[in-house]
Amino acid sequence: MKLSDFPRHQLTFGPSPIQALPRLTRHLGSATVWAKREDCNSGLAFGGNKVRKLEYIVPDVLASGADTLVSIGGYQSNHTRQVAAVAAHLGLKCRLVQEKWVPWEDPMNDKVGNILLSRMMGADSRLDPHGFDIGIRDSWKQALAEVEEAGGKPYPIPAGASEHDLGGLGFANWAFEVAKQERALGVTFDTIIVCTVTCSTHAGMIAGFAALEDLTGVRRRVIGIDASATLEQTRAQLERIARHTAEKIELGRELRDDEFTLLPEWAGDLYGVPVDSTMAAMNLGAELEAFITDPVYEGKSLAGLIDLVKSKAIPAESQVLYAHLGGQPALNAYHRLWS
Ligand code: 1AC
Repeated sequence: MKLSDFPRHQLTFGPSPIQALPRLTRHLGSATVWAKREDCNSGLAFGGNKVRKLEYIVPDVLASGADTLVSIGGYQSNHTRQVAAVAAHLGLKCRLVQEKWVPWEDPMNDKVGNILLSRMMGADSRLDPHGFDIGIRDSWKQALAEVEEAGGKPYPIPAGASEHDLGGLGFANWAFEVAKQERALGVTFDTIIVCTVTCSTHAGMIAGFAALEDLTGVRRRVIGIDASATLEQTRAQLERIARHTAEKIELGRELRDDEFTLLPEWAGDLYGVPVDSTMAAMNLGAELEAFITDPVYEGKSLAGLIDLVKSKAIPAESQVLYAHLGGQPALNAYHRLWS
């Protein structure tokens, strides 16, 4: 099926805004930096990248007759917050498994930010002691079984919606949205920077930009900045989801090796734990542009962008589009970094 033929249930306001970042650009003194703002893409609980993926999943949820969305993430998962939001919006129940993905020993970590919002929206959000893993989890399978045993009809949405059959479509479509916005702005973005963890955001972009390249001849670099700190597992998941998405949208060719870029340098040792470069990037974005990022995702990808632009690994004449995926609600759990 062509991408435009997949059913889509609108949850976003429309195209997310693209913003120039002139003070950051001047400070870095090289390529021109822009941001596309998934953190303000929807009125549903602050939006975010998962809302965009869920637009392609909701038609299947509704067709299934399910009454409960069942999903999983860390305590401060943005994804589970967005699933809770979509469940509330659709009038469905929501059961969330919140694993202890991050060894961040703050008494507020399981109470504020994303998890607070999910609970506020009526989700049954339960803590689980298991650690970080982007794969399919037993705790999640158990939650699905429990909903069923209680007489409910669960709809499974894996971490980040990434291993879902339709999980890559939202960001394949993002590529076409960018192309339309480029025409209006009179700019061509040759480099895209995106944070990569469960992978369907990055994978969807790879498939979408590949389809766009085949139509227009414009070749771009999509640079994934790893924030999982489990590089090999993440790379394998990225390639699998990108190839699956490319096949789903009938790309009609194999993805090339040069269409995959996943850089490990800014992840630190652990998912969810910021390092010096994360802190420096978050503070720089905030001080220069009131551009608010988080210590788990965007702080790390922004650190990657800053170093790649400064070092001219991204050429000075480039127009760089940074994908802001919307991780800010977790900031509350990291308050002591600034106290
Ligand atoms: C890891 C999927 C992920 C989240 O917010 O839970 N980005």
